[in-house]
Amino acid sequence: MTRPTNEALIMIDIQNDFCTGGALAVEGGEEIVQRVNAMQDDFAVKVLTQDWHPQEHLSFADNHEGRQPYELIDMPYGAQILWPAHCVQGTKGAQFHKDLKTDSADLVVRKGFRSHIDSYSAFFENDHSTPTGLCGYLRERGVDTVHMVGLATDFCVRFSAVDAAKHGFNVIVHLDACRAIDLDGSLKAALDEMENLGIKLAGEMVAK
Ligand code: VGL
Ligand code: ZN
Repeated sequence: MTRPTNEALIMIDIQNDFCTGGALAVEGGEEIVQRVNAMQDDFAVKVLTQDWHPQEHLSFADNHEGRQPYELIDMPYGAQILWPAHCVQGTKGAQFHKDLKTDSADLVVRKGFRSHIDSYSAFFENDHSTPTGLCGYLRERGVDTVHMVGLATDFCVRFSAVDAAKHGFNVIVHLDACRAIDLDGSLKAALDEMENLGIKLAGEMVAK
């Protein structure tokens, strides 16, 4: 362990459905696993997040008559991208990648388990007000700095990093241990927003 105990490693959604062959595959998603495993040795505080949707989740295009994946719809909390069904609770796709070290994690945060609201961020659901509890957990453990890795750079990593920064954490996103979906310029938007909020972008981004 080389990092002080006020620093946490947050490993976002490194699950089968976001890796090659998965329902919402992020190109090269599995390539980050060895890097993330190596980083774990440095940290005293390690948190995994797990996208964890019921089959009837309203972020799934299948649950909206006549709608296709990647279309936008209006939800009470704002615009929502419709996704292919993914990370359904209890399925293989929702499991962590088989090579990801999970035994040494302190906490697994599940998110997106309410059928009427999506949750990209590890801290708040997409209404930006329903908390997951992670903020309080980290504060009680004396964490003030979070290092983020995982999938996808431009969705769950981005929203998690932004919420962490807005709640006063120092945030470092390790781009070499992230991969992006990149839908309609979402990767550039994510990088711009994170930089504007003072989030540190570390590591070389692997271009798609
Ligand atoms: C994610 C889209 C839908 C992610 C999760 O982990 O980035 N993206 N659900
Ligand atoms: Zn999801």
